[in-house]
Parts: sequence; structure tokens; C-alpha cells
Amino acid sequence: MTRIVVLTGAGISAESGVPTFRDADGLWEGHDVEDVATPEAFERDPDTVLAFYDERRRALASVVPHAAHRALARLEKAIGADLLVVTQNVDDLHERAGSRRLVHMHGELRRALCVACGARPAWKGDLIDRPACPACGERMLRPDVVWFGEMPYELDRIEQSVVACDVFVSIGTSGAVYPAAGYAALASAFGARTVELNLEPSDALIPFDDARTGLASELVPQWVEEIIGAGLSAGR
Ligand code: BV8
Repeated sequence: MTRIVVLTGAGISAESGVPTFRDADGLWEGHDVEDVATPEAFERDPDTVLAFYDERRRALASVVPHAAHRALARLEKAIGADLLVVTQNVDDLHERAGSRRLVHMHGELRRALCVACGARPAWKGDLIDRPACPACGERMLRPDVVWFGEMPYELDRIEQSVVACDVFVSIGTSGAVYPAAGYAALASAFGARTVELNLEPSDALIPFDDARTGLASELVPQWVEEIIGAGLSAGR
């Protein structure tokens, strides 16, 4: 069975209306990363940081998954445990499209993290008014999002999947942030075929074996149909 790891970034959610980070009208456009996506920023000015994430969490109510998210959910139905989607995104569009074999390595907007007790409750509302932690009652909840300088989630599980996979696919990411940006080279070093589906070629460490440029809503369904078709023709 072909083992596939898919890494997604903000580009897969762009056509759903979720702003990316580094494109022209990107998220960082309005904010300096250092002011909203670091523990120091949260320490220095918690209200600005909480408001920035509250606004993005609220915006989730007005976006829906598109064909690319749905195609990856379809691929999971077809190959099950041979697929792992690792997303850098903190939106919930993959889940809403049906993906279950999914790792949010940079956390999730719809989860909070209690600084007092470490609980990570699902969270839909705002955090600016310092609600109480459902587990310990303290009013020290922050977004459960991995900021710069913080350790991403489930790195061991991700790295084990990357070194074991036969195909590594990078979708909608600029390859600007580590350790995520290093996974294509790691997969390649362990013999995987690497594929990039992106609006424009990212500045990858090593060239992808198969680099396709275009919209995720077109490239991802196309690629998924190829994989499913190949699997069926291989009589799996
Ligand atoms: C860590 C959550 C220690 C927050 C995010 C020097 C060298 C190496 C590393 C470092 C270094 N200096 C500092 C570091 C570490 C740092 C880092 O990499 N910094 C960078 C700036 C150099 N990394 C960290 O701090 C990480 N932690 O290193 O811990 C450690 C690590 C390993 C082992 C032990 C210890 C934690 C980083 C996490 C930061 N949090 N997100 C939030 O969302 O607010 S980062 C955020 O930006 C994303 O999650 C993503 O990871 C990253 C990049 O964004 P993209 O998703 O790629 O989006 P972008 O806008 O950049 O690009 C969009 C792409 O889509 C483009 O290519 C575009 O062409 C394409 N596109 C657009 N539209 C479409 C499309 N494609 C297809 N279809 C479309 N329609």
C-alpha cells in the first residue's frame, strides 16, 4: 500500500476565504508576527493577541471547506491509515470536510490552552473577556496555537510518518517556517517521491519530483483522482 503524507498550509484554505500569511493581503500584512504570534507578544500585550485570535476564530463561522479539503477527505476514505494529513493551519476546514487522520502541528483556533493547568478544551467563543477554564476554573486561557519559538505538536508522530512514507505532498505552503518546511527534504532523503501543489513554486530546500502550479481547488482533486485511479488499476 502506498503510504502518503500530505502537508498543508494557508494556501489550501485561501479559496475558502481564510487569508494566508504572506500573500498580498495576508494576515501578517496587518500585523507584525512579533506583535501577535510569539509568547513575548502575549506577555507584553495579551489583549492585542487575544483579540487577533478571537477575530480569526469568529471568521471561521463564515467560511466553508472547498474542493481541495473534500478531495483529501475522499482520499482518506479510499486509503484509510495509509494517509496522514499534517496541517500547519489552525482553521477547522479539514475536519469539516471529513478528514480524521489529521494533525494540527501548529494548534487550532477552536481550542484553548489553560496556562494554569495545561488543559486544552475545545473552544468556540472569545477569550478576550478571560473566561474560566472548564478544568481548573482559573481565568488564564490562551489560544491553543503554536507561536514562534514554541514547540509544535506531535513532532515524533509526524517525523515517523514522513520518514516512512512513499509519497510526500506539500499543498499551499510557502515553506517559510520550520520544522514543517524541512519535511519534504526529509521525506526525499528517505526515498519518498515529493509533490508540490501550490499557486507558485515555494522556496523549497530541494526541488520537488513533481511540482504543479495552480489553484488548490483544481490541483488537489485532480491529484487525488490520479492516486485513487492508480490504486484501483493496481487492483489494491
Ligand atoms: C520551533 C500558528 C523549536 C500561528 C504558525 C532559523 C532556521 C530554522 C528555524 C528557525 C530559524 N529562526 C527561527 C526558527 C524557528 C521558527 C521559524 O521557522 N521561523 C521562520 C520565520 C524562520 N519556527 C518556530 O518557532 C516553530 N517552533 O522551531 O520550535 C523546535 C522545533 C523543532 C524541534 C525542536 C524545537 C514554531 C513555528 C509555528 C509558528 N506558528 N502558525 C497562527 O496561525 O497565527 S506559523 C504559520 O506560518 C503557519 O502555521 C505556517 O507554518 C507558516 C507559513 O505559512 P503558510 O501556511 O505557508 O502560508 P503562507 O502565507 O506563508 O504561504 C501560502 C502559500 O500558499 C504560498 O506559497 C501561496 O503561493 C500559496 N497559495 C495561496 N493561495 C493558493 C495557494 N496555493 C494553492 N492554491 C491557492 N489558492
